Amino acid sequence: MDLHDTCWIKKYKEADIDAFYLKKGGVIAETLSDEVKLLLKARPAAAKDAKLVFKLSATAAKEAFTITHKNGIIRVTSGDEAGLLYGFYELLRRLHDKCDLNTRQAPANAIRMLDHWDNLDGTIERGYAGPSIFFEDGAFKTANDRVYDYARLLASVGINAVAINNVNVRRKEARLITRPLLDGVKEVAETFGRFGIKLFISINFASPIILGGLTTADPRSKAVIKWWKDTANDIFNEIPGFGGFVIKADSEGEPGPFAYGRDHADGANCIAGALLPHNALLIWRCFVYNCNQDWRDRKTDRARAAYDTFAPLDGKFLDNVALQVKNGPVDFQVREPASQLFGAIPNTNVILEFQVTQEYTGQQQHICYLAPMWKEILDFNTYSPSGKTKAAPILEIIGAKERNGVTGVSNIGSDYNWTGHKLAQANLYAFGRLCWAPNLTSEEILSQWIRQTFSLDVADEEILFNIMINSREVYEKYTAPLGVGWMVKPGHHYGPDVDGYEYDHWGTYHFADRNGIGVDRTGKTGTGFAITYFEPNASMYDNIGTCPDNLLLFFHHVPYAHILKSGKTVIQHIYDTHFEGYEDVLKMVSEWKKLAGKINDREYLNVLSRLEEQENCAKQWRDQINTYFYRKSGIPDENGRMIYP
Ligand code: GCV
Repeated sequence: MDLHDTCWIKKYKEADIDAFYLKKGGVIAETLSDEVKLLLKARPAAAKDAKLVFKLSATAAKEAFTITHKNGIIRVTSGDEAGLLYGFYELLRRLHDKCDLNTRQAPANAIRMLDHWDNLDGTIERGYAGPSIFFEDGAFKTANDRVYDYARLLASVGINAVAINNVNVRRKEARLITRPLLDGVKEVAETFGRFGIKLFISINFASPIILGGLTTADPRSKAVIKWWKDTANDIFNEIPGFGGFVIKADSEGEPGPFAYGRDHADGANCIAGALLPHNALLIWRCFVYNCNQDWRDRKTDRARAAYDTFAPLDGKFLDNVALQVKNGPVDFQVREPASQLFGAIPNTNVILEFQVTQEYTGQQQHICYLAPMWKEILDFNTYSPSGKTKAAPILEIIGAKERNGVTGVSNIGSDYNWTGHKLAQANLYAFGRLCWAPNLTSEEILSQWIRQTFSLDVADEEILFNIMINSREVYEKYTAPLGVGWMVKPGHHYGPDVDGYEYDHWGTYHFADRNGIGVDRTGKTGTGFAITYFEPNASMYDNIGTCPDNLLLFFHHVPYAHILKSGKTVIQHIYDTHFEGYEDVLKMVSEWKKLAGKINDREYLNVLSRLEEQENCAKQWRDQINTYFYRKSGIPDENGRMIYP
């Protein structure tokens, strides 16, 4: 099967792409391929006989492109081949959408990346779409067309960097930066390189010990500094276009500079120094917190941790270090405020990290279109005083520098349709589109994806659109309420378990008792997290009267009878949203059934079977949450619906 038949580039056939990608020279394709001609036939007569010309221009910017359509010639111009490739896909989108072809575009973000949490044995941490496309049984897969197909898929939405292995780097994976595994890295890097994508490897901070036989990984040790330099030189001799490293240090058991009494700037600069002569990047994750917290301790706050560790280090990192910051201060929950680190490290490169894989959002069993959530983060105004204007939205902060950008934890695996749940493809597509153009709306992106992926009539497209567009809100309704997060089964994180993490050491608590629920993160009585934001955000979150309802329990501990801005009490809101959320899922199922016979059976049944699971799971969530809070509070549902006692 052609894997492209399973996704949004199915309508663009091999010939178009292979005919031109990365061929040098001015005019890359003089004549139209059959596929493009076919697409053009759907257009008004004027475009029918157009010639297609791809042109590199020394004066044009790299990665940016211009498409002009004049006197029967469609001309795509860019400063480099990657830009031509992006222009080509944009042209196909426009032809397909039958809209004006003339456009001039440049990516909003310099780094547009995907991270894989793939292990050498082929498993994927938080992967929900089959085994790794890169690895199996401790080695790189051989005769592997999937990587080529994936590279093309990513190029079609403008991704230009990929890290292929898990940030939790075990001893075996640590060896990826040395031979013989480096040969496999080289091969994958070459395949990605043909599509303008740089390859990154996640490394282990203790590599000088694990691989180099040294007795220390102290970043100030001369031997350690030399080891990293020699290792980097070896890699770049082999793979000149290598992108660099990603590292998770001092986080969830991974080694890091704290063991040597050093800070994270020391740690990062030691390794980045080795990459600097090669103009390569060190991506240093900020997901650093105490994962051995005592649940009795109500002052330590995981939400503060990244900020407390990294804000004081602003400006102390080498130029080729980028700090990678998760979108929220805790961990990819369905509702969190934006991380307060954005805007707080203006003198440091920063990469925003989203989770495309649905660890906490239904694990590709539930429909959860994530673009609306990502848009909220991108549009969040940090009010950072370092911004050029009073408005300092995250999208401007990350778009401002050459070594800034966005990354996402990938949601793909070896499943025939890439993402396990067919509709989860929309998240990968949306992620790429938002990295390129964060001003696109969630609605525009979803419509594009639907049109490109399925062949439905307008009424059926609308059915699918309506199923998906509010699916994140639906998921939020039947899971943990009002921003408090978690309440998932520990370990795998699927399905409800209200107290699953309540007495654990991960720093993720809801503090529900018979009177109320929520985490007091205020300045006066709580952990002080709220006031680590810039004003006016700090006061807005700190003040119970102005804190948005949907984040109330993230910032405040309130009685169940507390009245929300909506006019409802917290307890009634919990009951209402959980009943509604489940009803919404039932509606999704009945709407999807209307598409029977309109979508091929395999795809139709793929989604239907998952919807059945979503329905069961949403019911569990509804009943467990409602019963839990009814038992705690003793307050009945105003509407007398069934809550199990
Ligand atoms: C790769 C969460 C996930 C972990 C993940 C970690 C991280 O805690 O549950 O699987 O580790 O985030 O982002 O490093």
